[in-house]
Amino acid sequence: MSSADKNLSVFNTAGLPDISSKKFAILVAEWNSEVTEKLFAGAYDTLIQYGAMPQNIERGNVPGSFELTTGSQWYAERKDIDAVIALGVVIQGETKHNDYINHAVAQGLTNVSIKTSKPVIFGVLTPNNMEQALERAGGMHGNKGDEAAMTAIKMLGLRGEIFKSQG
Ligand code: RBF
Repeated sequence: MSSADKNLSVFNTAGLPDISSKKFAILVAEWNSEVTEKLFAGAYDTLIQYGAMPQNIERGNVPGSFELTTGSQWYAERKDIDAVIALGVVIQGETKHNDYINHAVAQGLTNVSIKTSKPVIFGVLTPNNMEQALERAGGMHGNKGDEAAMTAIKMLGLRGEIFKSQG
């Protein structure tokens, strides 16, 4: 594996929860799929590496990042889904649309998370160009898909701690 393909994402893995019975949804935007597929691979592998069961990871595709909010809402509405990871790439500068899309998705995912009381992870890259995107999807800046999965795991851990006294 060349260094450009290495995952250099670093996280503190102390005290992670048991996620063997947790169910995850990973939503993947089809725009810039050469990058979003790498984000997906990173997120999936990280969940498996830290104890998730393959049969407990469901994948859904949306056309573009803008649709991540609605897709996340549908997954988060499901009782059996514990956390949602939303992955997309919106390249800055190609169009002013990027600002509208980024803000809408960030706000939308926040709303879904609050409304459903479940972790809904913002795994949307907003790079200036494709090169920067690839650097963050398994290149020299790690893989933000891995980090998104780790964030989901940590938020499930926190949720479990906070609600443990309520059984
Ligand atoms: N979706 C992305 O995930 N990444 C993009 O970089 C992106 N750029 C777009 C640029 C324009 C001008 C338009 C109209 C859409 C773009 N989309 C992009 C798609 C968007 O997220 C959504 O799928 C569509 O706007 C349909 O709601």
